[in-house]
This record gives sequence, C-alpha cells and structure tokens, in this order.
Amino acid sequence: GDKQVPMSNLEKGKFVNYARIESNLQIVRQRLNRPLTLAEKIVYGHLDNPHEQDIERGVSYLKLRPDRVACQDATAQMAILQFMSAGLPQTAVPTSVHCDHLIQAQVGGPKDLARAIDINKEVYDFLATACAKYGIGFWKPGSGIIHQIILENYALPGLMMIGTDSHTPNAGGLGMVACGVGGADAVDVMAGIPWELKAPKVIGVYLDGKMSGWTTPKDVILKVAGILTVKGGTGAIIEYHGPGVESLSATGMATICNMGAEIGATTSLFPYNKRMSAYLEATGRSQQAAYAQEFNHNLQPDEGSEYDRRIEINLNELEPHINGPFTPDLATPISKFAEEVKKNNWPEELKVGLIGSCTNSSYEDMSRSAHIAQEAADHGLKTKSIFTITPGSEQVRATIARDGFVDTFENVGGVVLANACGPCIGQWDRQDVKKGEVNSIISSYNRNFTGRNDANPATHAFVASPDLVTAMTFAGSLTFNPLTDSLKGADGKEFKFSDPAGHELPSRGYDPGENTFQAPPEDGTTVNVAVSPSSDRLQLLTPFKAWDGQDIVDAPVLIKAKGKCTTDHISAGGPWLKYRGHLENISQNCLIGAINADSGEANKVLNQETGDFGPVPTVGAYYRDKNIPWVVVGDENYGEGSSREHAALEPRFLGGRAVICRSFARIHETNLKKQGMLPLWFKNSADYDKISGTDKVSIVGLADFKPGQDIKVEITHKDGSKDSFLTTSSINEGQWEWFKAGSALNKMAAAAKA
Ligand code: MIC
Ligand code: SF4
Repeated sequence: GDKQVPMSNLEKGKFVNYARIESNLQIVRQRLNRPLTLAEKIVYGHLDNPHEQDIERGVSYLKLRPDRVACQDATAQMAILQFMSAGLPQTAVPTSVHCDHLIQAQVGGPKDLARAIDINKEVYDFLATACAKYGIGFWKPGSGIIHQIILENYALPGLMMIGTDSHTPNAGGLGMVACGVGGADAVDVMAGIPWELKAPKVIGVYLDGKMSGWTTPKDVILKVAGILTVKGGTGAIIEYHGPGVESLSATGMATICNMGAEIGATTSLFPYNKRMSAYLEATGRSQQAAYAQEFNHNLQPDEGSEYDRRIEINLNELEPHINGPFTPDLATPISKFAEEVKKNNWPEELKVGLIGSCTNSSYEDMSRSAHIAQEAADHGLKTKSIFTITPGSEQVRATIARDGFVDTFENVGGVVLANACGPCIGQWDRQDVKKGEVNSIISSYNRNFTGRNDANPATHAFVASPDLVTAMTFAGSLTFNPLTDSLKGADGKEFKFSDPAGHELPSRGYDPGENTFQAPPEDGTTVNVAVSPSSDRLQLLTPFKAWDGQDIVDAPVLIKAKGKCTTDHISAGGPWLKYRGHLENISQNCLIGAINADSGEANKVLNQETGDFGPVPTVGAYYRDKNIPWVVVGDENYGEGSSREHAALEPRFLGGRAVICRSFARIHETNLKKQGMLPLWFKNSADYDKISGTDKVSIVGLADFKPGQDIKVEITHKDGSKDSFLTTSSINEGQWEWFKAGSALNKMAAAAKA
C-alpha cells in the first residue's frame, strides 16, 4: 500500500517508496520472465524507465533513481563545489554530509577533536553553510564515521543510496543497495538526473553452518577477498544468502558488505532478516522494521534465481584470517600465519594494534574486544603494543563509555581516539617509529595499501577482526595465535584466552551521546556560502576546456606506472586531505606514490621536453603550460580503492587527456570519464610492455569514434621507431558527450542553458 513511513527520524516529509519498487518489478518481471536475485530486485526496483530500459547483466547501462545521497567531508567539498555550479536551490533527494576524515589522531578523542575543529574551521563552515543552503543534513565533526551514522539513522532494507566514499556498501548490512561513487555522480543525483550504472553481475555467496568461537563476520570477507582478489568483484554485486546468514548480527553483515569495496564489488547485500529488524528497533526505527517485514517478499532472492558465480563458505569450518601486508586480498588463516610471518620475513614484533574504523566499530565489536581486554587485565596484563580504539559514532562512544568498555580499554593502556577515520586514512601523528623503519601494525580496518596509515612505505600493515587485533596487542607479536597459544600473566602463570563473547546490541539501549546533527532550515535560500579567493583550502572550480575535435597527437607518457596503483598512489590521504577542496593545491600530490615502471622509483619521471627528471606533478604542469597533452599508462585494476574523484580531477587539471591501462577499478574509471579524460584498456594486455615513459603517443581517429569501437594508439619511441596497438573502452554515447564537452559538468551546464 501507499503507506507513509518516514525514510528517517531526521527528515520530515520524505517517505519510504516501496510502492515504486513493487510497480517497477511488475513491469520488469513481465519483460524478463525469470526468477530475480535480491540485488536485481532492488536495483531494477529503482529503474528510471522500467518499460524501456535494456537489462542485461554486465552489459547494459542502467539509469537509476537512488533514494538518497551521502557524502563525507573529504569528498563533499568537491561534490558541493560542483553542485554549486549547477545553480539549483535544493538537492533533489535527501542528502547528508558527515565530518569524519579530517580529524588527526594525536593524543586522544577530545583534544584531537578540538584541534581539528580549529584547524579545519574554514572547511567545516563551508560545508555547514552549504548544507543549510541546499537542504542537506549536516553531521558535525565528532559525530562519527559516515558509514556508521548511515547505519544508525538512514540505511533501510530495499532502498538505494549512493555515497561519495567507497565503503558506502556498509549499508548492505541492513539490506540496502548502497554504492560508492565519485562526487560528480553524486551531483547528478542531487540535481535530479538519474544515476548511471552498468547493470551489475551478481555473485552469490552461500553461507552454511554457524559462526562461533574466534571466527567473526570479518573473517567471512577476509576469506572472500582471498578467493576473489582485489578485482574479482568488479562489476558485480555480492549477494550473501543461505542458512549461515542467521548467525550474523546486522552490524556483522555491515562489516562484510563494507569490505566488499576491497574486492572492487559494486556493492554487497544481505536479505532482510530478524537480526536487521532487531537493529532497526534498537536504533529507533520500529515502524520501518515493520514496513520492511510487510515488504519482505521483495527483500529476498526469488527461488531459482541464478548467480553469475557462486561461492560457498561453511561457517563451521571458517578460521579467523589475517590479510596483508600491502594488499587486502593476501589472506592467511590464523593457523598458518606465524609460519608465513617467518617465511616471508615480516617483522614479528607488533608495534601497534588499532581497532575501530567504519568496518568494525559496532557495539558488538567493542564489547567482544573489551571482553578480551578484561580477561588480560584479570591476569594483570597491559598491552605490549600500542593499542588504539576508534568508536564509529558518538552513539557507540557514549554507549561503550556508559557500559564500562572505555574504562576497560584505558586500564590496559588503550587510547580511545575521536569518533572519526583517524589512522585509517593516514590522519595519524605516529611517533613510535621513524619514517623508513621496517615494522608491523595490525588493524581491524579494511585497507592496508603501502603507506596508507602512517605514510611509511616500510610499515607492514595487516587487517583482521577486532578480536584478533586486541588479543595480539597483549602478546606484542605477530606470531601469537590466541586460539592455541598461551600468555604469561603477571603472576607468572600461563593462561589462554577464552572464546570472545559480546553483545549484539546494548541491553540497556543505546546512549545517543551529544547531539551532533544540524538539520537544514526550512528555507535556506538566504544562507550565504563563502569561498575566499585567497583560501588555500577551498577554491571555486573553473570549467575544463571542451575537446577541440582533434586527435591527441604526440602526447608524452607522463608516467608508466608499474604494479599496484591505487587511489592512495594517485592522490594520497594523510596530510593531503586538507587540500580536498582546492584543486590546484591538491594536484601537487598527483601520482606521487605511483612506481615508475622504467626506474622502479616513485615521483621521478622524465620531462621529455627538457630531458630532465622531475616530480610527477611538476612535469605534468610543465607540459600543460606548454599546451602539450599527456597520458598515463597503468597496469591492472588501476585506481583501486577510494572513490576520491581527485584522482581523476588532478591529472585532468594538470593537462592529462587519457589513461591507458590493463584494467580499471569501477569508480575510478567513471570518475575519469566524468572529468573528460579517456580511460582506455589495452585490447591485448601484453601491449603494456610495448610502451615506456620515454614514449610519445597519439590517440587517433577520435573524430569518427563511435561508442563500442576500438581506439588506435600509435607510439613513437625515443629512438624514433614506431609501434601501435588497439585499445577498447566502456565509453557509451552519453559519456562520449562528456568527453566532447570537456567534462560531465560542462555537459550538464550546457543542457541547463539550452
Ligand atoms: C578511504 O577509505 O580510502 C576513504 C578515504 O574513505 C575514501 C574516500 C576519500 O578518499 O575521501 C574512500 O574509500 O572512498
Ligand atoms: Fe574512513 Fe577508513 Fe572507513 Fe574510509 S575506510 S570511511 S577512511 S574509516
């Protein structure tokens, strides 16, 4: 029925639209005439035009109408700057902004937060006023990490959300199709334009058995990451199902969905169940839980629906895993880990254990870690490694403070950091080791790319469940296996940890803590959004130049990147986050982490005009100022990781025109297209070896290009000899228009004028 159930307790007059899903599915079912997976039901339930939309998994581009948009502070600045250029009075769908990425961990929660509010005042003011003006809910610094706040307040079964952060899929723990996107995609939806997504394939993960002991939901995804690898989920939604699902809490399911980002999945999803309704009720949404129950037929996969690939995991047999170093898909079961540490010469001493982050900071996670810490304390132990705890939200922080877990952590030497991303995104003033010193850390976070947490490329970062992280900090060693090994208590007696136990939900209910939400005023039209021309943090955007209709001729290869080139390599986090609203300034970090395939070095490339070597951004800007277009060459899964569109905006700003790779990560490929860059795929992957950083390339036949066609690339080597190869692309008609206009935003502006 057309019930009026609010989408959240914070937004007036916005209602859950299950009726649209129902009617869309009636149409789609008639057309497809086959059983549908859960992912398909929700995705097709949000089609803009269910009658005419082509629907072929892995092939068609779908036009979708998401229910909401979420942005975090490090990506919202660029998204809002772009939205401002669209000149609209309000966002077309409910939107929220979350201040979480810009808070550096130094000494502990309250002091770090106060310092961040001071240092980032200009940016927070900009975001707060823009949110008020455009009708966006604003979550102040200290409120918590975007994905935790979304789960607590906005995520709902069957709805669809896009978010300018790659871990947006966290909301799949409540049965929502939630996808990470670049800012420009978010702007489309905020401006009332449908969101475009290649119809996802669906990978089914069948969970059998029951979770117990030291095994946690985190281990499900660590295992899946080992199976699928960092690019195995590309273009697919991962749909979990089977009897094992019942043994997972909603927040545990969220952990699994969150880290689907690490395997490139479009999103991950669980069918609606009792554990979800329990979480909805605990977070003040009984009405929504009841409505979802009524709608349950559309929140489960159809009997007989088919997956593009099927994986089976028996939870009875699943061991805890530790993944890493340097990549989240290097999965090792705990029983083999000590052996691997020795074999690979990974530094055995564990310097730091970090729990929390958007992946693992639920009440349940914290209660299990506190249980482990208390047991160690009962044996008179303090942690041997540094131990940090980041609560995911103010609500989790207040609740674990009330219930005594904060005391437990602090008693054993733990430091409770601000409710924010902190060390997860390199916002960490780490003092215990020097840059360049080889060392190991382990976290309950999700990614562990080189240099991510502390900007030290010699740090070996591992990821595991909060349970393992907590236990290992008491041993101070990577070779400790709490399932089998003992520790010596203060009394000299050996003891073994018992199985961790925790609480899915707080028995006394959540304590909301401080109110950190700013609702937009009824009418924001008179609010003034200020961007100072002299600011080094914020800069209004200047439109990129439209394409001149000519081929790209003799463009130097700025860098041929070797191996893993994530968005952390292309646009690093940590200290650079402060320039996320200032394109010119942040462009100084463009590709500085990428490894030059010709030399094996980072941030040193040949300037083909002068013959000198220089930093990547300097050489890029040199070419730009001489009107010389340039290109980047990359390997597999280029742009893996973050949704940050800066990784596409920066090369474009510095005069880049194309990126030629063996393969791309989904969000980054779209971000490049949006900003008027050409993402081209080597048709024959071996052609990567034909090209070097001393070559010039011409991209030919562009004037006659039609989507679907190959694009020819001609190379001139340094010695004058020539080569050529073909590239493919996933550019469709609409996206080709973006390239021609110079960017998607230019195209939108032109359409608005017409
Ligand atoms: C990350 O985990 O890498 C981030 C920082 O949250 C990014 C977003 C960003 O770069 O601002 C992400 O995951 O998309
Ligand atoms: Fe923040 Fe880390 Fe989560 Fe990204 S992965 S949103 S940086 S906590």
